[in-house]
Amino acid sequence: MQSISTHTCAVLRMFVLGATFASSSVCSAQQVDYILDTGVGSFNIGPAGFDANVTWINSFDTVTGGELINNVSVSYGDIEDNSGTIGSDVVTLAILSDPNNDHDPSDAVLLSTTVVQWQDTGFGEFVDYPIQATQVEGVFFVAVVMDVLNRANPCSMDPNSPSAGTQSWLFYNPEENLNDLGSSPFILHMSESAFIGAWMVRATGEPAAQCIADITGDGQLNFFDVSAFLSLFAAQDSVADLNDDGQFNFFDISTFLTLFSSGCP
Ligand SMILES: [Ca+2]
Ligand SMILES: [Ca+2]
Ligand SMILES: [Ca+2]
Repeated sequence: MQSISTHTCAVLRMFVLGATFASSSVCSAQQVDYILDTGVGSFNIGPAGFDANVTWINSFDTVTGGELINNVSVSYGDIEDNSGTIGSDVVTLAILSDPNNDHDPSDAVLLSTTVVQWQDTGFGEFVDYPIQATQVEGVFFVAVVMDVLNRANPCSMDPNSPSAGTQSWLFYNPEENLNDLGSSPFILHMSESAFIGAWMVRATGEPAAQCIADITGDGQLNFFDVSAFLSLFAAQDSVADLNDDGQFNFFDISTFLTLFSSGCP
């Protein structure tokens, strides 16, 4: 389940005719919340029989307008073992891509990591962590990684998630293994485990920065963009109708030149 909160996203094209040029902040109020849980975690999981580096992962489908992941929220269980020894409170939050978009992270490619600190939350209480903004597409993964003592249970789960564990995974490793999760000695797909549910791990995304004048989409503004625009304009392609009025005329060219000269974010 993914909820989208879309506030008014003013259309750039409305601004160009009025000669007031919109910046990318026009759409900054929009964000997408990536959530599998129902808000209530009711059991916590961790290694039994050994200490382990534990990676718990939820997968999500990228939603348009939420391609730039900028926040991860986690609800935790405890980091204390049965004898009261407190384990490490260092947490690595990671965003990974899924090359084949099948929600199985054994082939995941690491995109970014942000090191944060575990906090003592109650069931269903989340800690919000701003992370290094990371652009995603298709299926992506949000991972939480900790060194965990035998019989500490930091991974909080919602057994009532509609995803029924299909988008949640658990890995035990001797040490952090985000670059090769498929080689982990212990891999559990939660839908096929005794603990069916989704991790209490969420993310928030905002729209990736748009650069309209970069017609070729290579992140650079140069002659090829001018050439591509003029070709589209000559072909009356809707992409070249920059003020979105269905006409191809001076205003579109003027708009393009102004966007081009103001550069990309
Ligand atoms: Ca995969
Ligand atoms: Ca370009
Ligand atoms: Ca036009």
